[in-house]
Amino acid sequence: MKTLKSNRLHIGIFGKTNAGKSSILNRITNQEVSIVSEIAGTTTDVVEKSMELLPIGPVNFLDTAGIDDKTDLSKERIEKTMKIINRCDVAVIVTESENFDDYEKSLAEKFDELSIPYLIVVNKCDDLKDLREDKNILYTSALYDKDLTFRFKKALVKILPDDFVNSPKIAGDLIEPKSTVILVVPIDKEAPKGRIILPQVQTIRDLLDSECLSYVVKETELKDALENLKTPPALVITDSQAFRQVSEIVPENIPLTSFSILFARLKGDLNEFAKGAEQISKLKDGDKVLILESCTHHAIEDDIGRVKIPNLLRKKTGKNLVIENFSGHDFPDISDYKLIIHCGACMTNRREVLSRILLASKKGVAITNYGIAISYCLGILDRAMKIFK
Ligand SMILES: Nc1nc2c(ncn2[C@@H]2O[C@H](COP(=O)(O)OP(=O)(O)OP(=O)(O)O)[C@@H](O)[C@H]2O)c(=O)[nH]1
Ligand code: SF4
Ligand SMILES: [Mg+2]
Repeated sequence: MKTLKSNRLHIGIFGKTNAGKSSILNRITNQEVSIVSEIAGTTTDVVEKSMELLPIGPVNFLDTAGIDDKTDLSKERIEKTMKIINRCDVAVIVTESENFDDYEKSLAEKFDELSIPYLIVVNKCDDLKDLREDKNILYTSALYDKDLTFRFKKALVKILPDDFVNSPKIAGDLIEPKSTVILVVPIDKEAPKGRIILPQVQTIRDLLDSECLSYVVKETELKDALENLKTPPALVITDSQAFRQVSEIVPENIPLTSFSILFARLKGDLNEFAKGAEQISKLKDGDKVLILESCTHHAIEDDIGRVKIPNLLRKKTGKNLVIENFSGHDFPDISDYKLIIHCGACMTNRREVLSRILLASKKGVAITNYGIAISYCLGILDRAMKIFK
């Protein structure tokens, strides 16, 4: 699915002329997006760049024209830059010194006033001594800091607005309001007595908020449900366990996905997790797999990380794998692992999962999550992902 520009996270880059705004942008995008030169005032108009910034998702960078306190820059130029502030979800102030003067101070005040989170990038720390991150301040050198992109993303994840990180939509943004959605909820011996599990309840609530028409059935009534509808549903959502059976009943032209895939998107980065799952087929004898759980609380899903997923992995790969478990908020040393499988993160926030995805990608270790790994092992991932493309 193509992301509309308005749905992208807009990141404005501000600061004085020559601070290195365009140089920072070019490093992060790994492209010559903006012209860089020693002449103050090189960027004269806003330069926009849309991209996928892993693991944050689709973003739109806005590189602004620098403001100079020494020369008399045209009023029009200042106005243009200031107007960009209103389009930002997040701002970056690039400066050559941590001691702000009036211009940077006025920017920071403006961001505070508008509740725009901001990151201060102290650039040109060329001696690379003490390249630290201090709350929302990142010390770097656009010319010499080899780790700049990773460090920038890590600092950015920390300040992202909560409503962006914890996107409130589960399925409602995938379909038009007033659409019909069929939810398939198997009531087998694993289903709790007298109630429906939380992710299913949350999905129903999300669809109600999105003005959709939800039709909740067991897999045994699915065929009748489809026949009863005057127009085909816009989406069918099923429990992963019933996916095979459901996919045989639901015609190919009707989008079909699973609750766990919707929650993988809500609690992580779906594309990265799908990419990570492909690593399962590449695993060899003796490879180490880390099952990473965010908490030590297992009341709901007893054995999923210790029995169910290890069994599925061994069955799918036929390999002799070394599968280890780690629980908690810390991040263990991951260098030896070929794959990380993260839990559903129901007790933690997406920000923590995004930071872990970022760390895994820096170390070159594939990462996926429970729902996606299970879907992959069951051979249902491709069809279940179509709705997101
Ligand atoms: N030594 C050093 N020079 C840098 C660094 N980052 C950028 N520069 C240089 O600083 C100059 C200005 O960089 P730009 O990226 O064009 O700065 P800008 O903030 O976009 O400037 P305007 O577009 O004029 O507002 C260029 O000569 C860059 O090569 C750095 O980390 N260290
Ligand atoms: S899925 Fe939820 S309960 Fe299970 S380990 Fe992760 S955060 Fe804890
Ligand atoms: Mg510039």
